[in-house]
Amino acid sequence: MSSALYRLEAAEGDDERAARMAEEIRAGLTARPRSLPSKYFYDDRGSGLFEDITRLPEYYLTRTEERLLAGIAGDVVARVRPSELVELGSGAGRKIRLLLEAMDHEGLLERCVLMDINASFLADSAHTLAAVFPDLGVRGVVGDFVGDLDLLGPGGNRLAAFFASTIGNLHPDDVPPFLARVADHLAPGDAFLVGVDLVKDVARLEAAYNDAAGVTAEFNKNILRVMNERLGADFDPDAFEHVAFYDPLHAWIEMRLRSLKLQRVRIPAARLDLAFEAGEEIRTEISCKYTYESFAALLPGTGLALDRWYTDPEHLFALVLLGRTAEHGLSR
Ligand code: AVJ
Repeated sequence: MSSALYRLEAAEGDDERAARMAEEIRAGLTARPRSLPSKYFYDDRGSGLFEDITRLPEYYLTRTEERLLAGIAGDVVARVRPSELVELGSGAGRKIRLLLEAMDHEGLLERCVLMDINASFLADSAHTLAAVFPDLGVRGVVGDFVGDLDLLGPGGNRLAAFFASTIGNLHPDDVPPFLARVADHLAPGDAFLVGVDLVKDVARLEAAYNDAAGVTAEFNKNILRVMNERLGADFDPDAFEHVAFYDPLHAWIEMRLRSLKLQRVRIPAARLDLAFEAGEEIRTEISCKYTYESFAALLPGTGLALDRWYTDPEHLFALVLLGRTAEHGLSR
């Protein structure tokens, strides 16, 4: 290891984490329709597969967001003038560099906090950032952006960022309370920059989740391997097929795994012995698509107000700059 300095913390101990996971999996797989929480895609293999997805020709999201961010990072930093950058769900952490460079350029840069569910990707990102920005205080927090925000502590001169349209994985009903909890960790004048995938032509949306090379199918099935490794389950990933389609009523892409045959699956750590009919499905992800209007409608009462809506020339993707208002959010 080099001399780069960063600090890593975890929201929970291993036992606690395992118990919580078993409970969540049990609840999801015994409910109808069956579901699995999409955060469990991201073990090392799944995080790597997602990285591969970001480079697919059909997956316009990442490259559109990165190009857009490159064009607006300076404007965002000039408006907010933050000394601390917080990134939720940081993954491999390339976009954050554009904001840190803009902060550095203005002489504002002091601290950065990365929060991600995958400890090894987080350690890599924290290490790289600490090496690139030697004077930067880097904190890595292994945690879940829904449940573990309290680890961030109080705001003040803080810009929080949530890229990649990961907010789309939340059910729209859960977005206002989530935004209010983020607002609780910001001081008036602080801001939250959110990447949002936009409603568009259905063929384009569906192609992004049904790539020709089959990487998304592998990514989807990987959640079953995660169940096998972490809960001792005996899923046969090849006995399920990848399904992804746009639901226009909810304005979301839904991913499912469909059982190819009648089969039995045991998940010892979750005390489950399941029977799947041929054709029976497990929902593994929703990925909500927004318009300016549908996103703006989620904001009232959250303590966050829309300052800026940045979008690319084709209106594929938006970066939304939300400002912390003086009003108190609805989170409690
Ligand atoms: C990183 C969660 C935003 O929903 O587009 C990619 C994950 N799923 N292909 C998305 C994903 C299928 C991605 N997010």
